Amino acid sequence: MSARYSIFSLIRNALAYHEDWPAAWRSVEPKPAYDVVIVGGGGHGLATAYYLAKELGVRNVAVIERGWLGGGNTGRNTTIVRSNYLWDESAALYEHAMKLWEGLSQELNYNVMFSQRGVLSLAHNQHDLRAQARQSHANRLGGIDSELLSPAQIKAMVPIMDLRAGGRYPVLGGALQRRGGTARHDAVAWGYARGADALGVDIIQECPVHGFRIANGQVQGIETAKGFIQAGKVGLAVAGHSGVMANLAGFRLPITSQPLQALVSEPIKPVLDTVIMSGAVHAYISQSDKGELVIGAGADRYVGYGQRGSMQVSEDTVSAICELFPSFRRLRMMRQWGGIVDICPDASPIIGKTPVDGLYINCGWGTGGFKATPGSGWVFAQTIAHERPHDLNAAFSMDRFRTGYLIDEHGAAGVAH
Ligand code: FAD
Ligand code: PYC
Repeated sequence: MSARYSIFSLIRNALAYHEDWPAAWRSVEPKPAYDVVIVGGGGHGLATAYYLAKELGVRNVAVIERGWLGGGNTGRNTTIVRSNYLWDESAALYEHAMKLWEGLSQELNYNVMFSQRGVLSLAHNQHDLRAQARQSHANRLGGIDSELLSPAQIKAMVPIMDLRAGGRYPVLGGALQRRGGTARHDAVAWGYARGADALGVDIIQECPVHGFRIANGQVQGIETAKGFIQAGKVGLAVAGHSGVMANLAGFRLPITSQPLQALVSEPIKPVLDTVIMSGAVHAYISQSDKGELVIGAGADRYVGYGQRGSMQVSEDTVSAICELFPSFRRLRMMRQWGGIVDICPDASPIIGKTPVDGLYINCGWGTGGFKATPGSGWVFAQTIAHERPHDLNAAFSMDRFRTGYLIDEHGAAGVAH
């Protein structure tokens, strides 16, 4: 069991030249059988295992990750956290996640660096203004904080932004969620991993899942690079590879997998203390604690599994950012990468049962699932333990593509797709 982190353990370990810190989680070989196996060691999979063990007493659990923890979209995203979605079903789910974020560092005894610095979405035309007003009113009716700002208020808040934006993207207003912000992406994966491990969950890395053993419509376990692992319940949280996994289990998902990319500048002194998003120009930007500008772009318009994204998309995004922030033109970019996001036709996730008994799926978070990590793991754990969806995720079943009760969140998704 890992040691509790505190000022005292910090001092004790400083005196020992930081050579005695215990590993944050155990490195184990898989047991032959578990009650529940979670495939995917990103934030959603690890949070699911943590809440299964912590809230529901299900501790004979393994998380199986093909690479390293957080090496998928969890460690590749631009870490924007907010809960200002349009429809009641989504707003309730993301707000549940927001409330968990607000206590997460204490809950996990791990600093996930959740910083509620505000998320400001810009409006560049009359349509944006009207859509933002509709969404902001819906949020406030649902008890979620949201403010509509005038250009003068935005200028006062973000003085380095050029509201004329070269004449191409004039800023006519914006919607602000002050409780929104950012968190440290890999700390979220590591914090949940450490918490789950301390409760007895086995975390197995470098172990790709190749297939499923299914008999009479019921899952029996998974085939992995380390052999067969038996489990009566299997939860999939593999983001961009959800379609591949579903195919191996014999069913299809209504999703496309597309590259989404981000890039980071050289570090500079603090210039931006909030998160700026613009769905219309496909760009979002914040400044990390290290001083780097973290910039995100739109999704590539084709299906792909290359974790880089296309040049034309980054070029469009950087040119939009430079028109909004002319002083950033002189900055050099340090790193660029992509992640594969799984997008549903209504830009909302699927969390629930699959056509295979005992096999559950959590996918379709598209460009916006990081913010949902604690809430997603929490409801997925409830769904797996009780073998039925929790009220918060009941509307997010696969069945909605048959009944037509879609939850269209393209507008709130923040990234054009
Ligand atoms: P992942 O972190 O991708 O975890 C899935 C894991 O499954 C991976 O580690 C993978 O290796 C593993 N896996 C896959 N196949 C197998 C297999 N066969 N066997 C075993 N393991 C397997 N969301 C926001 O809310 N805010 C943002 O600002 C934001 N920005 C983004 C920017 C970019 C560039 C990208 C790519 C995404 C962004 N997102 C954002 C979306 C967000 O990152 C994802 O929705 C979220 O991180 C998904 O988490 P996850 O745990 O489901 O997936
Ligand atoms: O969903 O807020 C979001 C988001 C921002 C950037 C990518 N996704």
